[in-house]
Amino acid sequence: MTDSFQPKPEHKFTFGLWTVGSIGRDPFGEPVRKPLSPVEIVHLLGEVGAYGVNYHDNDLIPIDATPQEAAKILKDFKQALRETGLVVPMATTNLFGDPIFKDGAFTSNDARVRTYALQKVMRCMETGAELGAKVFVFWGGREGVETDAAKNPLDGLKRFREALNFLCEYNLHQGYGYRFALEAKPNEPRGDIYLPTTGAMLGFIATLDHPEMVGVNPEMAHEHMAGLNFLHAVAQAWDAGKLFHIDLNDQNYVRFDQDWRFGMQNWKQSFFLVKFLEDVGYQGSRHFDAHALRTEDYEGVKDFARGCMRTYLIFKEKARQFNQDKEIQSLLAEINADDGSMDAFKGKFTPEKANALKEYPFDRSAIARRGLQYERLDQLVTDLMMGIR
Ligand code: GLT
Ligand code: MN
Ligand code: MN
Repeated sequence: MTDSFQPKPEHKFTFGLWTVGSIGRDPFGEPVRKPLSPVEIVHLLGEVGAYGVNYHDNDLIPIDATPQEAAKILKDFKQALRETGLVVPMATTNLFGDPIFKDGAFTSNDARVRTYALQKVMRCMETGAELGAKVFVFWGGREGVETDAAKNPLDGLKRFREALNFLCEYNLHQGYGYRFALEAKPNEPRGDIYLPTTGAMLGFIATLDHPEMVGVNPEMAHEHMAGLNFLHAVAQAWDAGKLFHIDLNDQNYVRFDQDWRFGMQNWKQSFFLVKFLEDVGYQGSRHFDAHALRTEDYEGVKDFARGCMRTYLIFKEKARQFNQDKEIQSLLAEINADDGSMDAFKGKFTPEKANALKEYPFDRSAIARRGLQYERLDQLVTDLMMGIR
């Protein structure tokens, strides 16, 4: 398809090695695709027009690789990046796959596990810096419990905080210049994961020694698993200056982690999200943290990756149309009209304002009688999205 919805580097579309590289294993079934090497994945991403590739330490270098094997893998990976022009904007550590992390990494009850997790992250930070990554994601998939008998949540928070404080200092000491992005998820693989939502992460960041270094990586599917409005979580992160990265994908509400193609299910939420990112001028990666359906071969994986980017660009175009649509805009202007009658009460508190406001005679029923026309407005959005306008 050659039309205006082709990905370009300036769109900053990225995928993880683990996304298009997913072999389709699930809790009930064996892999359906043969594994690709990191080099093959980079070439696949180059072919579909992605801008960047992100990775976990062990997506790239197996946990038991010798230093010689690691050096060879890294050399080949860099060569593939040069050949395709792809960049590596983000790196992250796998702190969930190996059996050592069965009871958590930073929050494990075993001090040896917690300390090993720090070592693993520091090593990953070194490789990430070498590859040019500037964002470092922390997804604590195993940081939680099935039974609260096992762990006091206060200990969980304390240990998580200590680990991040240590790693922030390490980041400064090494001069890596990473921005850390914390990714929340309510559950799966743990029964309950600590700090389950983006809002919880934002509250936690304020308690760290270097809050300025730490932001969030909200994932659409994770907030939807919790039944929340993703746009609102992203807006709060943006408002706090903490939207360092974003994981785009899709899924049905309140289900297990489905990680579907962006825009596959929830068009309206996806549309308003893209509109928000474009309107505010978000400059970070648009990372698609999803994988192709288990029904697909690698041609289907390319369809999946192209689809994520294409749908984003379609919504971006629709957002432009929304902003230029005379009827929608005049309706919005009408809805937000302000006759200036409240101006005397606006702005900072003064005792005079407060006293005058206490006495002001509001006509409650007249104000409440006004219809707000949201039905018409929302239908206009539906018409626009469906291509009728
Ligand atoms: C894992 C998880 C994702 C995280 C990745 C980063 S790993 O696939 O489901 O949401 O973003 O660790
Ligand atoms: Mn996910
Ligand atoms: Mn994610």
